[in-house]
Amino acid sequence: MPSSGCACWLLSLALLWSLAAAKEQYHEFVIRETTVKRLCKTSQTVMTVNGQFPGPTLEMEEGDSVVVNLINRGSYNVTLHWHGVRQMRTGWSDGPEYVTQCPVRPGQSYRYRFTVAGQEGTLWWHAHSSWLRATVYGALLIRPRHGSSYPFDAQPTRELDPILLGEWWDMNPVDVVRAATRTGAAPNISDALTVNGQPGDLYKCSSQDTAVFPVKSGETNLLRFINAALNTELFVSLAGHNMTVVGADASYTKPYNTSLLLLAPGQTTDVLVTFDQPPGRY
Ligand SMILES: *[C@@H]1O[C@H](CO)[C@@H](O)[C@H](O)[C@H]1NC(C)=O
Ligand SMILES: *[C@@H]1O[C@H](CO)[C@@H](O)[C@H](O)[C@H]1NC(C)=O
Ligand SMILES: *[C@@H]1O[C@H](CO)[C@@H](O)[C@H](O)[C@H]1NC(C)=O
Ligand SMILES: *[C@@H]1O[C@H](CO)[C@@H](O)[C@H](O)[C@H]1NC(C)=O
Ligand SMILES: [Cu+2]
Repeated sequence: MPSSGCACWLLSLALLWSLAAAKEQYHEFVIRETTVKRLCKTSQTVMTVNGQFPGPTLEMEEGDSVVVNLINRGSYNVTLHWHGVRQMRTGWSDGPEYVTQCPVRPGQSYRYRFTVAGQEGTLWWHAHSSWLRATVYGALLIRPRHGSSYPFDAQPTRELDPILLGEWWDMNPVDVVRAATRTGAAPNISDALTVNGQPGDLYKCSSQDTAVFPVKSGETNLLRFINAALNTELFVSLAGHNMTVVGADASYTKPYNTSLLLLAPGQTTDVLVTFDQPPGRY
């Protein structure tokens, strides 16, 4: 019958269209030892993804799929967790070691594959073995699908790079937690709080490498804060400026104005800020 043939044709067109609209991206995340210098130490070896600290940012649109091939060239067992991703029907990609998978041994690899659906905003990923997450972490940004926009009134003119707040230890973080487990004492607190892997300019030997986010006066910016610290609740404020909170943990919020954010470890908050106050450095 010509009519049913036509409906079928339309249906398969719609199917093709939806397949084309949702994209799949592929990444290789190679865990390896990397030498970095922080806090006056000449060098320290830490685990990173692809030699980057913090690790690479995943940028997706709602509905997209991602494949991350984890290759462990480091010296520890490791897994990766996609913090906050709902993992509908993809539980084997969630990542906590000994919960949804065996740890990936040095020299081995593991393929994570998942789709982000019904979530928009800021999430992040991190190692989920021992304290490797002290240096093995990065942002995961989910933007509205192509053709749709943010549900808040003021559309940002610019999006700043994600702002990852973290902790730095002068020791190997795996040794810090091992010592604590052995002795039963609380683990040593970190030696510095960091923004995108860099201690603030008030720490010794750190003013040269502070994270800098250039902004234009009067423009509305979208800022994404991520608390990637292991154990520390963090307060955030911007000198002279209020922020409009528009999202948290990849959900939109009813917008509200505040001068202060509180983020517990693992939480994220998206804010709009119009930088228009002196002195021009915050
Ligand atoms: C590393 O992971 C394997 C399983 O993948 C496990 O058998 C082994 O005990 C782990 N090694 C350490 C040091 O935790
Ligand atoms: C913990 O801190 C103490 C005092 O600063 C230091 O002597 C010790 O080496 C640290 N231990 C670990 C495992 O980080
Ligand atoms: C920030 O908000 C507070 C409280 O509403 C207000 O008093 C202050 O003037 C605001 N600051 C700026 C720079 O808009
Ligand atoms: C937040 O502050 C801005 C600038 O003062 C104002 O235009 C906006 O209406 C405020 N938003 C809310 C939700 O109070
Ligand atoms: Cu997490």
